[in-house]
This record gives sequence, structure tokens and C-alpha cells, in this order.
Amino acid sequence: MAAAAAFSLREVLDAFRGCVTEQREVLLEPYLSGWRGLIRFLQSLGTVFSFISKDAVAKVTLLEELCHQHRFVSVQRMVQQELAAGPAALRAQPGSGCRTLLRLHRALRWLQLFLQGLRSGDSRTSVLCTDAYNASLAQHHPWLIRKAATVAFCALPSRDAFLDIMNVGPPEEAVAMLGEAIPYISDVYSITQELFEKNDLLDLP
Ligand code: 1PW
Repeated sequence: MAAAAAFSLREVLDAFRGCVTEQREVLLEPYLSGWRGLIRFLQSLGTVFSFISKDAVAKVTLLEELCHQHRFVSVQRMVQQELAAGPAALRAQPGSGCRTLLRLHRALRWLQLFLQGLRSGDSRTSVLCTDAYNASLAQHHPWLIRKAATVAFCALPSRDAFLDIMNVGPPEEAVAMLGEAIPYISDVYSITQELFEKNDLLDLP
């Protein structure tokens, strides 16, 4: 019975796999559903991660509402629609889809680096997670958040426990699944990065 609510890396993989269309557009529905899966995972890591998962929940919820309200189907369409009133108007909008997605996008890079580290076989999960964070999100966070994040990472379970929480079978299978999932996540990341770069949106306040 508990299995219905349990996290499985499989659902995250399926969601990110379904994100990119033939035209290389990133579909928001599977993107956000992939994030919902990741959030369940974060929540299963315990209360030290709750400040991290709360922020992710707030951002995913806001984007879901915007998608519903404005019928944004893809990240490309959202950028196009929000930019229609001009870059200055978008920059002045604190609750825009673009600035909200940019935060999740940066966090996705963290996830990608962390999963790559896990796959590499290094058993020091806290170190892997901290390195991934320092190479990605940390530069966008103020000191207090960096400190709190680093403290939370110390509470990460061991590599074996981690692979177990992924819920895809024995460790070898979990590692194989990571190998399968990482290219999809990387692809979504690169397309979004290129789009934001082209539209000069990588530093939206
Ligand atoms: C173990 C694998 C974890 C992967 C999931 C990554 C979730 C990333 C969420 C990080 C959030 C840290 C705490 C909140 C920080 C916000 O200030 C910050 N949000 C993000 C996502 O960077 C910036 O958001 P803001 O204040 O500009 O709305």
C-alpha cells in the first residue's frame, strides 16, 4: 500500500524522457511532474531537507498555476509569451514563469552533477552533493542559504541507502537507471540553458 506514495527514480526518468519533443521543445507538464517526483524524493530524506523541498514546492506550484492560466505548453512558448511585453516588463515581474523556472533550471544542474557523482561510485554522498552544489546553485545563493544547505547535505544517507531509496531494485540496477536518466536530464538542461542564454534571461532577478 505504501508503494503508491513511495518515490521511484523510474517516474522521474519517465517524466524527463517525455519532456523533449521532436522540435526540441521542452514540455512543461512532464517537466513539472518530474519535479514533483524529485520533491517526493527530497521529502523522503527527512526534515533537514524541508526548507529545500518547500522552496521547490512553491516554485512548481506557481508554475503549474501559470501554465493553467496562460496555457503555456512548453518552456519556449512561455518565454515567448512572457517576453512579448518586452524584456524590461519581464524583469520587473517578481512572479514570472521565466524567473521561477530559472531557479528550478539551476537546481536541475545541481541534480545532474550529483547523480553523475553517485553513478561514478564515490561513496561520500555529502561530499558529492556539496561539490555539485558549489559548482552550480551555490553561486546564486546568499551566505545563509549556502550554510544551511551545506549543513543539510551532511545528513544525507550513505550511497547504498541512497540507491535503495531510489526504489528501482538492487544497487546495480539503480546505477544502470542513473546512467539512463542522466542524459535525459542533461538534454532538458542544455535546451533550457541555450534558450535562456539566447534571450538574455540567465540573470533574471
Ligand atoms: C539530493 C538531490 C536534491 C535535488 C533537488 C534540488 C532542489 C533545489 C532547491 C534548492 C533550494 C535551496 C533553498 C532555497 C533557496 C531560494 O532562495 C532559491 N531557490 C532556488 C531553487 O535556488 C532562490 O529562489 P528565490 O529566492 O530567488 O525565489
